[in-house]
Amino acid sequence: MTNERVTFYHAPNSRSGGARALLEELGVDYELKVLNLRKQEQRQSPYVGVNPMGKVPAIWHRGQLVTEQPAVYIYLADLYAEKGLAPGLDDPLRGVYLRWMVFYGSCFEPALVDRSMQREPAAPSTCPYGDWDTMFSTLVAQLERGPYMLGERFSALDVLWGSALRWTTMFKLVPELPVITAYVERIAARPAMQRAAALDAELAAAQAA
Ligand SMILES: N[C@@H](CCC(=O)N[C@@H](CS)C(=O)NCC(=O)O)C(=O)O
Repeated sequence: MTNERVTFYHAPNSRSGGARALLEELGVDYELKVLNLRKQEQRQSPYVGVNPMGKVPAIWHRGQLVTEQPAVYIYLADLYAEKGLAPGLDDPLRGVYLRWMVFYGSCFEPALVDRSMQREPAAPSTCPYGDWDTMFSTLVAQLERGPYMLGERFSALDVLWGSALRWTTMFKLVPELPVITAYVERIAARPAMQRAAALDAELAAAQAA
């Protein structure tokens, strides 16, 4: 537990929605800094001075910047370890947990972008995620263990994957297999996820006005 408040840079209807849901799951009293992506605020000062990549989510804590979803999730779940959303260093599930956090950024996201652009990926032997079918069937096999990514244990992983699979199925980028839609619904039904979604809807409406 920390006494120093986390500053959270966020934009509604974006990948940072999942990070917000994690903050809600953890019950964190965070300072919210909202960006309007339509107005390109992410590419302007002062935000590019915070994150030169111009992407959200980002958090600022104890004088340091944390970006990239898996890093943000790992950092927050460890910071509030007493909430039990991350297996500890000596827990046998720690490695599995890290594997699926990193799989998200290093395999799923690049595969998704190639797929959405309908472009030919590199040859499987040189492509960081191999090929879509292998990446996807590996993910589905993990989801089939259910009900959560770590089996019986709910963790920060489920906030990440539940949020990501929600928007990627919604945009028809990921096939709506029954195991995926059931998982997405299971995670979305959690009170903290619903709270984050409602807060985001308010923000999006305010930005659209
Ligand atoms: N590698 C980053 C990617 C985050 C990302 O793509 N964020 C999008 C939101 S959906 C963004 O900030 N887009 C703003 C822009 O580039 O215009 C991460 O995993 O956190």
